[in-house]
Amino acid sequence: RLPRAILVTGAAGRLGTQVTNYLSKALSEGRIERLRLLDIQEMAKPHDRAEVMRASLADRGTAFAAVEGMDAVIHFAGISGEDEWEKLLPANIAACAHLWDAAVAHGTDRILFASSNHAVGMYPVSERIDHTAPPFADSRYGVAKAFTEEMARLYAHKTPLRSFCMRIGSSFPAVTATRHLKTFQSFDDLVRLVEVGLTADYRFEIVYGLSDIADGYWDNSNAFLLGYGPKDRPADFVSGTLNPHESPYQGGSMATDPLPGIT
Ligand code: 15L
Repeated sequence: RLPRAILVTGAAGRLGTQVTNYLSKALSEGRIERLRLLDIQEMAKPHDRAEVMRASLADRGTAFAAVEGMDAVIHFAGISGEDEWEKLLPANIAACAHLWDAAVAHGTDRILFASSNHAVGMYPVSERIDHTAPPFADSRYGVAKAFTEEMARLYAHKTPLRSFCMRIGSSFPAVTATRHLKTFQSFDDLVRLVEVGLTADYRFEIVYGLSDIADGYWDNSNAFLLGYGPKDRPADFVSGTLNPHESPYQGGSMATDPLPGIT
């Protein structure tokens, strides 16, 4: 059973759009009662009964207004790659701090967090890790994801707010790189994982956002235990010649790229 009122942040983004489409259908079918969509960008065609907010969570007041009356939050907003601290601090760190505080203050039941494989991207490709692997970030972007995972864990212990952290691999329409054979999550499988996060019983969980890949870097048995059943295989999504993967790290080129903006 889905939570009654749901907020999606980053609803206009690549992944936010997928989840928003799924929840818009649920709204039409009466399986949820309220859907609030937040983004700093304009949304293409939101459901006519969705509550749309065009605002930034870097502003604390916005975060508190956004979660008011919401039972669950799906947090996709933020910068989706490596950047300078000047941009990552407000968008990926302050925004999360505001959102988790706001959710506690308003009695929100749970937050589903779009974490990333880059929180653990510095593990070597020869290693297979599971949900117990401590962060080993490959970038500032990954450090920001690890920060939020750890904050979510703390709040799950000290407050009633539960969190479901999805270390998403490579969620794109197609498989375009060799690395994706180990890291791909189809949009449909992402939605399946979100559904588990919205309905399962837990306090704090880390899962991998991964399609049906048995020989990848990540042992996703924790997600399976909670009810996740991915249906897609990367081989069915291959498009064109694959870009080679030469990085010795699971995070790929993000792990070997230098830190930007240090002069
Ligand atoms: C991510 O976290 C990024 O948001 C995405 O753009 C890809 O780089 C992805 O990870 C990946 O590792 O393929």
